[in-house]
Amino acid sequence: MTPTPTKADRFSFGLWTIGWTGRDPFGDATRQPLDAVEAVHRLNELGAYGITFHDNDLIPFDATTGERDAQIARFRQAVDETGLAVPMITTNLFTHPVFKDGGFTSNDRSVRRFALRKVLRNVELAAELGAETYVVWGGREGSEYDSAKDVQAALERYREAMNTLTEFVTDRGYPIRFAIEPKPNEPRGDILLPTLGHAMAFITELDQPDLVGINPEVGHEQMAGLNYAHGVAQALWQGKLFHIDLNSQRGIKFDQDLVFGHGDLMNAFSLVDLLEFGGPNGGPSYTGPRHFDYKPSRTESYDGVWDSVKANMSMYLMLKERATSFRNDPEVQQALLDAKVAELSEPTLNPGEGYAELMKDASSFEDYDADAAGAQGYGFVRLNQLALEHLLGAR
Ligand code: GLO
Ligand code: NI
Ligand code: NI
Ligand code: NI
Repeated sequence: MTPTPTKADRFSFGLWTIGWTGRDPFGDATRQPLDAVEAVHRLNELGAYGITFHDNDLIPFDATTGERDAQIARFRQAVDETGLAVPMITTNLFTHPVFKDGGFTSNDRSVRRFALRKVLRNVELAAELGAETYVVWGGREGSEYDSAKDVQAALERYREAMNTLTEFVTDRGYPIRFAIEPKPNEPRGDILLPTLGHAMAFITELDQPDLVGINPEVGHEQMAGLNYAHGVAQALWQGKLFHIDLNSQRGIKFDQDLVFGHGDLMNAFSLVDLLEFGGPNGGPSYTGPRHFDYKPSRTESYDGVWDSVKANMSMYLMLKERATSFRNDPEVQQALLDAKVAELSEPTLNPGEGYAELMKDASSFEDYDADAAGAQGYGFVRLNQLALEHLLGAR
């Protein structure tokens, strides 16, 4: 029996995920387009709580104002009928040829002005629909050729754009925060702000850094060979985990966007354990939407698409159940003690102690038996084996 999702689980899906028709660089679409209203109803029936979208997932790039309004009205009616939330909205600054050298950081200034206007218009829509997060994925912000892009100037323009956006929401009084989504490459050879670490460093240079966080995606960090759960932990520690893109990836290759847990399952387990039990007093560390940004494989018909929607939510809930069983096992609790995992939360210095007192403490250095400390075993392998036994259902 797999667990049944409810709205309390806060699962959300991008309209572009289930709506992906399977077109890739080598092949045509394998599925017919999906209507946004049907997407809303299906997600609701399957137990999701929210839907997210890029402007052009819903509204064609060249729609007239009348067509735009009509499409928004249809969508609004569907979300009102179902009670589905729209927690996040984003902008497509990558499909149209005008963005082939980027949006906020195109070498062509007129393209940059157009990109900014496109985002401002869509932030107004986000406010109307009650979205609290606005994701900024700069997939075309980058280059293939080092000589063709002045990276310092590009970062300056990126900053100018982000500062303009935060000024806009502040002036309008919109309760919206921005989340930058890092990715190392694809579609550009190299994308600016390639990892969550680069993005968080960039945010410290902005006018209103409190209004900007990150939306890290599992596969994107793994495409850079990084440990996603570690990266998310740092984002949490810095108060920057504003949103999350869940999916899967198998190694350093093209962006696979597999169902959550279908790639690196152990890292997915660690992530769910972190999100659900890595917060204060062993509670959740993140309470925002559990957002899936994946692609139903192009081998699938629409039956397979709906199966993959269920699979994402089910993977998350099964991993949550496995992490609960791991945390509650007395043997695991003993192994965690033996491994001194909680000891890392104790400050290294005594209360009121500074470097001067530390330098006078002979037990910490002159009399310290480094060889004995060096000879101890931490028991990390046993702890990891216990985690795997829970993950595999052997415990
Ligand atoms: C592509 C990204 C993309 C973003 C989306 C949200 O690899 O994951 O799907 O998540 O544009 O802004
Ligand atoms: Ni992605
Ligand atoms: Ni991806
Ligand atoms: Ni994404």
